[in-house]
Amino acid sequence: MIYVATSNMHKVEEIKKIVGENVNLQRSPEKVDVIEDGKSFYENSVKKAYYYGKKLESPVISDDSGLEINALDGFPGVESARFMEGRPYVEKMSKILDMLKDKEDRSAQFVCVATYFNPKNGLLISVEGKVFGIISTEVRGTFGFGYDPFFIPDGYEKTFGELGDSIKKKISHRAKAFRKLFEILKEVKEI
Ligand code: ITT
Repeated sequence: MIYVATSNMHKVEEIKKIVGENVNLQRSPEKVDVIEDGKSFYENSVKKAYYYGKKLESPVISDDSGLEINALDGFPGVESARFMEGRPYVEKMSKILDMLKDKEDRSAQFVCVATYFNPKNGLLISVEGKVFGIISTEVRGTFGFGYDPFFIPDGYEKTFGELGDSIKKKISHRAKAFRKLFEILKEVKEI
């Protein structure tokens, strides 16, 4: 069994769909006070895996992720969860749409760094996944979570909020990172 070191239920659900039924994943039973003050997804992902793994004395995986908008120099990036914290995502997205209204470049990417840490043998593996796309001009769709309703992945005309789980689990930043991570875990016989 591997714990998923997160307080975000949406992540757990998505990761379970990506890796399939054969792997026993459980959401972490307790919240560990990890200060996510890293300057990169990688730093925060490693921090979460390391602290939860030490605390739970068991193998854990973590996910640090977010949206980078190129015309805004990568904002909200590692601040994706903290930006206008406590406000509904429709308000956060509407604020960002406002910031983008005079920008020609609407390109953006979702980034996910998935980390596995086993405190019993000290093994730590981090893998990054990205999905490229554009920010739509309006918020559309109700599937997914966070910024999904205004992100249109390359090759599609609909937002992740409209496309739903079956597409997202194939092409998302999280899908790319976790598929690769679990391939490596099989290769090194951790699972
Ligand atoms: P944990 O730290 O407890 O895992 P969190 O939600 O705070 O949960 P992060 O610090 O990694 O996680 O912040 C990620 C934020 O980036 C998330 O809250 C969303 O706002 C956004 N995000 C990440 N992946 C996303 C996705 O697949 N779809 C939409 N928004 C996403």
